[in-house]
Amino acid sequence: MPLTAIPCVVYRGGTSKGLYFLAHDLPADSALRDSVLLAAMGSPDARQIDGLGGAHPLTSKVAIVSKSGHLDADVDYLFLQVFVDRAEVADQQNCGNILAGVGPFAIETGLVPVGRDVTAVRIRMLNTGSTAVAHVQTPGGKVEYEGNARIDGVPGTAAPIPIDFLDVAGSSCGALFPTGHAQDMVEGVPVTLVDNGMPVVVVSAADLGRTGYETPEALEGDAELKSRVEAIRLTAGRMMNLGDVTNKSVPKVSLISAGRDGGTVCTRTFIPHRVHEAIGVFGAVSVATACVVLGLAPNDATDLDIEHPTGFFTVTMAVEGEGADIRVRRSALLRTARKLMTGEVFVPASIWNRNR
Ligand code: NQM
Repeated sequence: MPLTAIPCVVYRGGTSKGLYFLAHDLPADSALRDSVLLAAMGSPDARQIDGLGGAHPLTSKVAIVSKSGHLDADVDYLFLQVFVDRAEVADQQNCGNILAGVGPFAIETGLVPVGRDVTAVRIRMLNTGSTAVAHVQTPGGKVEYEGNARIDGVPGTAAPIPIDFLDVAGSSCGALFPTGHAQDMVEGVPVTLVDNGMPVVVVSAADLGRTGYETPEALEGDAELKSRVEAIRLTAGRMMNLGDVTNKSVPKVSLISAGRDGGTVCTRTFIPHRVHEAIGVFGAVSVATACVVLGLAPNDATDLDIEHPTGFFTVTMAVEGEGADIRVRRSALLRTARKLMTGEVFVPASIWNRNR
């Protein structure tokens, strides 16, 4: 039986990499769609040897894009996390890194008309029903990928893609602070449970007996810490209205410590079973929000530098109010993206035969 060819573009979006599809090129049935995506990535397999996945959660990601039916958006974007070593595809979380490639993809596939020097693409994030506006450089009517913007975790420079988030607070958990408190005790440790686009459990590394400056490899090799982090995550997940999170990719757990390089705070983030080489986009926005309620940053701060294992993540934010009653007025940040390949990904027709 011939293989089924599916049009697909590979992008680096921020510090992640993934496959980008037009919705109409994939099966409409979500169970069949997930089987196709597992086959495209080569999951489940720790090496993803029989697919395009990069054997890490940050390189096993998918964006499905279509024209939006919403008046306040140009395109709809569904993010899917394809697990590496489990036959599972999850839609419970947003991904702000993969989001960075959605604007260029939407313009180059004709979903959005190109503007004059910069094209603002309004993106409805279907995972959480919230909206982002990505500002893509389009001089002369073409997407510009090269430029001088640098983001930590990616070598070199590229064209800047500033992104504004309009309404992400509480988008997964129902409230910015789902328990109504700036701090709760979980498994004997003080934590901040926050959702400013990503459910995150923020916990002091010192409270877990660690410095918070360990390398991701050292943390991944620390079995005692990993089991404590997971116990906290499972309890916190219920408190954050996420139910049983045993098999879910949220909440993330960020260990924080004092900034060492001038940043507001230093982070090491479990996503949730591997440790991020940097920090996720919405992960950083949520940690920045926790910093404000914990008094680590003033609430009129504009740029907060969140340190991570490979540098800084700068979040622009403005909030009003005090404690767990703060309201987010603005969150924004800078990403870059690069188109890496355009073509077709082939999956066995025994999994999906488009002509049948
Ligand atoms: O937090 C990793 C990533 C992400 C998600 C993760 C992300 C975000 O770096 O918005 O970008 O936390 O699973 O791609």
